[in-house]
Amino acid sequence: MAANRTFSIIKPDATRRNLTGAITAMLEEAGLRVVASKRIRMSREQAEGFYAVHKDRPFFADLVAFMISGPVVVQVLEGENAVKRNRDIMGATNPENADEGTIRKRFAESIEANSVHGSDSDENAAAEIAYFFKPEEIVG
Ligand code: RTP
Ligand code: MG
Repeated sequence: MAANRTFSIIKPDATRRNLTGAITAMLEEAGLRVVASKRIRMSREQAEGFYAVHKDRPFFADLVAFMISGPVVVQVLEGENAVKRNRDIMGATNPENADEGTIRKRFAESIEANSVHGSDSDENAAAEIAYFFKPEEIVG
């Protein structure tokens, strides 16, 4: 079960442009099911903790500031090969390199304001899901 779940964030650039539904529709059309979802304003501490793996990267401070600049929608997605399926429909981090038909190609504004986050491994998916959701908030 855990291997078939991933964690997604619809980022502030996308919620600001009212793209929550359009992005969720693309995730659903890619074969993913939203089994948990909530719109939140991340605290600085939450964002710094979430991106702790990037804390020594030059873009860390900007990234945290961006992620707390507006609401985000955190979601748990379920489906076969959920992590890869989600990464495929998201497209490359930099929208200039993203394939046609991907969320980032269609909607991302920049390498930072790139509309969505998706876990990059089953292990990270489990940790990221637990960071934002209690087990009873996830209804498969
Ligand atoms: P994500 O974690 O959000 O799904 O994206 P990703 O794996 O494609 O990218 P990652 O390397 O994990 O970077 C996390 C987020 O940091 C921002 N970023 N900014 N200014 C820059 O050079 C830069 N590089 C990355 C992006 O918002 C990226 O999604
Ligand atoms: Mg990443």
